[in-house]
Amino acid sequence: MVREILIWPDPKLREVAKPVEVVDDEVKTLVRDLYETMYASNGVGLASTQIGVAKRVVVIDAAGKDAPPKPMTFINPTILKTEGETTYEEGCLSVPGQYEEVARAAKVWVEALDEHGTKRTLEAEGLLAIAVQHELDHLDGTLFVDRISALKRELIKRRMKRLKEEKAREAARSEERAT
Ligand code: QAP
Ligand code: CO
Repeated sequence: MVREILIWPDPKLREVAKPVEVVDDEVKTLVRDLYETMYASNGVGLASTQIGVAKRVVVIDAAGKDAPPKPMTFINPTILKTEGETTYEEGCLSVPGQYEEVARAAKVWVEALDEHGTKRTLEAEGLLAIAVQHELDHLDGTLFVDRISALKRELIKRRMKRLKEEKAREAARSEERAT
């Protein structure tokens, strides 16, 4: 099921997600919903926090547009080690239409459970390394806008508040039409 993605600022995006205790059917359904929601929005990654579920679950597909899909599930992920530094013009499904340069580690080693509950370690670089750091941030209530200047952040916040007002007006209008 495609779920609604929360738009920043939203207090739910600030919640620190709780570890998953067992990878049961409920978690598997959550993983499926995350993929459906991410692919429906042409995203590279999506964290549970972004659909209002405070569980440490992330999905990423950093394969290019023309490459076959490469879904990757991260349950209770931890970054074991980082190396180097890089910057990338990041976006976020919770901050639609906004992109800013963010500094991150160039390479990360991550440990996580997959959707079968199997522990895996992954060595990531390039876009995947950035996506992993961006999505893990979400699980701790941090967004890329927290890693840019306060001035840029406030500007983006104002745009997002306007976008949400516009969406609310549109929803009210379509509600009117339906009655
Ligand atoms: C995080 O971001 C990320 O503004 C995932 O209008 C960022 O999937 C991973 C998106 C940078 C790697 C590098 C954003 C879609 C998707 C938008 C996303 C938009 C439509 C963002
Ligand atoms: Co994001």
